[in-house]
Amino acid sequence: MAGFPILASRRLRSTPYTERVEAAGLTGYTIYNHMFLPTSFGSLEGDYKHLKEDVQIWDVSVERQVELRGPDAHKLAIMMSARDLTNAEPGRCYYAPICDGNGGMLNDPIALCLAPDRFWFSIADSDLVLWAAGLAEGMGLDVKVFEPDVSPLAIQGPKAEDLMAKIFGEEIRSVRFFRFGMFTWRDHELLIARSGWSKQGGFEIYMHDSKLGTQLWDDIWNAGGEFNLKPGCPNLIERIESGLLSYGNDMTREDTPLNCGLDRYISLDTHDFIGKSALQAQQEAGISRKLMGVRISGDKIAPLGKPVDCLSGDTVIGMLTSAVYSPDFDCNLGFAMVSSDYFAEGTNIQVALPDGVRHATICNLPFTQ
Ligand code: THG
Repeated sequence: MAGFPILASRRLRSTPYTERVEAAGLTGYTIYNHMFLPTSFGSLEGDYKHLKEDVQIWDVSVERQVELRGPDAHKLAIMMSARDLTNAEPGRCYYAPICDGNGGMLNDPIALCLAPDRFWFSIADSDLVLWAAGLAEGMGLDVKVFEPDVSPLAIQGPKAEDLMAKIFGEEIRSVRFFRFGMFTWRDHELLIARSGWSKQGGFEIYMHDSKLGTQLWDDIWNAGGEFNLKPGCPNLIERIESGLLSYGNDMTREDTPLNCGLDRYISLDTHDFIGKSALQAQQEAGISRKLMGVRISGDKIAPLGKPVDCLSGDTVIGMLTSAVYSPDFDCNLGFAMVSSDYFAEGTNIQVALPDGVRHATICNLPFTQ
């Protein structure tokens, strides 16, 4: 596919950081939640190596917030989430798969409990706000559902904590994983969580006023020199190595959290939620397909533009949903949704890549070196 430019418009939104991101050496975008998401600043492998050694600033404004606010906000959050949010506490984040009535995944956001009557779902790429607003309407709930002006900026990498401490103070070091706190910056209160779509450690700043974007970027940028700060973005290689799934790529509404191996983030025997009985039935019957890891033989493969068939001989037994060459594993790694005869680690299959069929071996997730 040729790299044609994409024009911004009201539908394809730029972000509060777009000007800075482009000036900093951006080389590729994708669209996510109708908004620009950087995909590279030079090379995938260069970005990857730097992310694992130093620290990067990521424009992840596309992680839009769906805010539920009002007396029934908690009730709606619980009904929407396969993760049990009954005892959600202010200051905590929860990875929370959201299902339709058949258990099909609609999104896999991080839920943030801001207050007992105020929740954010920090969403992946689907219009969850419409589902939430529809449910609120249909259930007759007293809750406002909207997308606030919040544009997350992520600081990721092993030197993230030192950089953040320099800007926001030493207290930032005491924020634990998947917790957040409020930090003062230039007379503004910023919500900052220890989270992010990499396993290199880091923070996400939920910047709450588009007008502040440039100043926030500049302050971080100017503090970053001594840590070798560079612009970055969610990195395909790092996220596959780390077993982080991409909604819309590795899973869709066709798949349930059980198909995706997200069992530990849902509870089927506590709260009532949409999709519960379908998931219980699936659990009872056993799943017919599951997302597994694969190691693919041969030369470096090019990132996939779309899923690729997985074969056993002449039979299609699943699909490869993401794959990339990992320098640190020194092999090609991928995720594949395969049928139940192929769940066992070490099972041999083939993948029908555009440049030919290759041998691949199933493994459990997360990948181990
Ligand atoms: N940060 C924020 N919003 C997001 C993402 C994010 N929205 C879109 C997308 N990413 C949502 N999906 C995920 C998937 C995995 C994780 C976070 C968001 C994640 N998982 C950890 C893991 O798998 O080890 C830990 C989960 C846990 O222990 O609860 O971090 O990145 N704001």
